[in-house]
Amino acid sequence: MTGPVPELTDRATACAERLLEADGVLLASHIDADGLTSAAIAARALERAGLPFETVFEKQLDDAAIAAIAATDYDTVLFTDFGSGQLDVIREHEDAGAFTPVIADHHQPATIDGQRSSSRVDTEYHLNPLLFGIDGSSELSGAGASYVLARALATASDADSEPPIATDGGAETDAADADAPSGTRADNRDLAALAVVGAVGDMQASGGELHGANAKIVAEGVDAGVLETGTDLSLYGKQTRPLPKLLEYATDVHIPGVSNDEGGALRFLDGLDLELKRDGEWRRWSGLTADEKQTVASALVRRAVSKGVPASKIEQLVGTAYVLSAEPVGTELRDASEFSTLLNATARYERADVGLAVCLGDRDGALERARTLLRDHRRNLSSGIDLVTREGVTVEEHVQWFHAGDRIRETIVGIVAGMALGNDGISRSKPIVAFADKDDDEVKVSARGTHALVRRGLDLSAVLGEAARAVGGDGGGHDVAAGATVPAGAEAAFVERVDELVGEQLS
Ligand SMILES: [Mn+2]
Repeated sequence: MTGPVPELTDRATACAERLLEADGVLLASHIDADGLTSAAIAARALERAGLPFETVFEKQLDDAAIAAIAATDYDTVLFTDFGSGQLDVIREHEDAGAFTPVIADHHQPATIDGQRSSSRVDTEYHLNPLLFGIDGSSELSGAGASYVLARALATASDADSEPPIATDGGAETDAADADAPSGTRADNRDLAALAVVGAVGDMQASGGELHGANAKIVAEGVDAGVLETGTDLSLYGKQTRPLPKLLEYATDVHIPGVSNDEGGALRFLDGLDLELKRDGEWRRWSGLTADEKQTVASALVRRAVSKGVPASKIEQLVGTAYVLSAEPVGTELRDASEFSTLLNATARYERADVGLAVCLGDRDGALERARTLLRDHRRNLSSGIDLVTREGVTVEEHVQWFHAGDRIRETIVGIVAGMALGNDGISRSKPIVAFADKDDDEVKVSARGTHALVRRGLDLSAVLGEAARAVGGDGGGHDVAAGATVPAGAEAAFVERVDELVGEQLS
């Protein structure tokens, strides 16, 4: 039988069969929205396959983290949303007999001497779209790779086991799992919703929708009844934000007199023939009728046109919404983008346990804790952006930068930098590089560019990797957003190298 992504079926099956041979599995996953959904998908699949497992999370799978994993009693380790980039180190432990790795990842695999051009290290149970000609940055996320594995695991464990014998007329059910739509639980297709949250969280919905292998997973989710898709306003917060805030905070497409303009957003809504409040509360987009949505969307487009917003930007106001059908209307869990934001908030404050619990269906304690983390996170972001805008950036020939010291947490300094781009005195024509203290010896670096700069040749992943290694650190990431860690005191030399490399790319 073929899985959701046919190119990956054989490898996914081999990985699944290897997992089924294990007495127990250590599941190790990355801490971010994609990593948390990866872990939740894998956890559900292992549980349903009857495999005992334990879960650990790492922000970075460095040598020490891998050594700690090797030191456990587990002979089988499932890495999700990381592992490929650390294959050189993982292989050493595998060769030493510490454990057999099974990897479901979408990041660039490690190479023998750290150079991209040289030959790859590999291992037998390595499921990564990049090995099969599928783009790991836009077509399949870590959660997507985990989903492909989960589907294979269902098939393999089915083939493996005798059909359950119903002793008194009823099939056996798993109480912990009773909320999964029946019929889709057996083949793990209900987990497609989490895979979509992971892909959206990894910014793979470029151009407003998911494509490639991701689109195949979406189709399975729709089929399984856990997902709905539709064309909708592509603003963030359709489920939970009061209407005026939805419009005010939507700044991806800047609409003069509405975006970033509290009074303007209110006046805009007042000018429409619309019931704005119900029972004294602002209504939300998710509660509007189709006609009411049309009224607001058309007025928004008319406003954008009249203010001279380019057509290519106006198109971005509309995109594909991914709705998790089983979640209540008006909660962040119903919208893939809001769900992933909630998960990222738990991850940034090192509460992977909370994020995982939410993914696994904990709707009481964990959901409330996640919401509190998100509220605090938003407060931290806005004070960070205020700080950068107030103090300004240092402008070099090709990049601009600031050093937050310990005044912005290193886990959010990259988002702050990205959000500050375009503010007063912070031009969108140059990438921004942000420093924040990690500890006494190390400084975290985050860099953000724009898609326009990427189209001109910018690749911040390559820049940060090379510049960091030149000063005794390391880094990587994506073309439009990347990170690095450098020794404290090396910032000036690092910025100089970054400036040169960006200059070369954009020339
Ligand atoms: Mn990922």
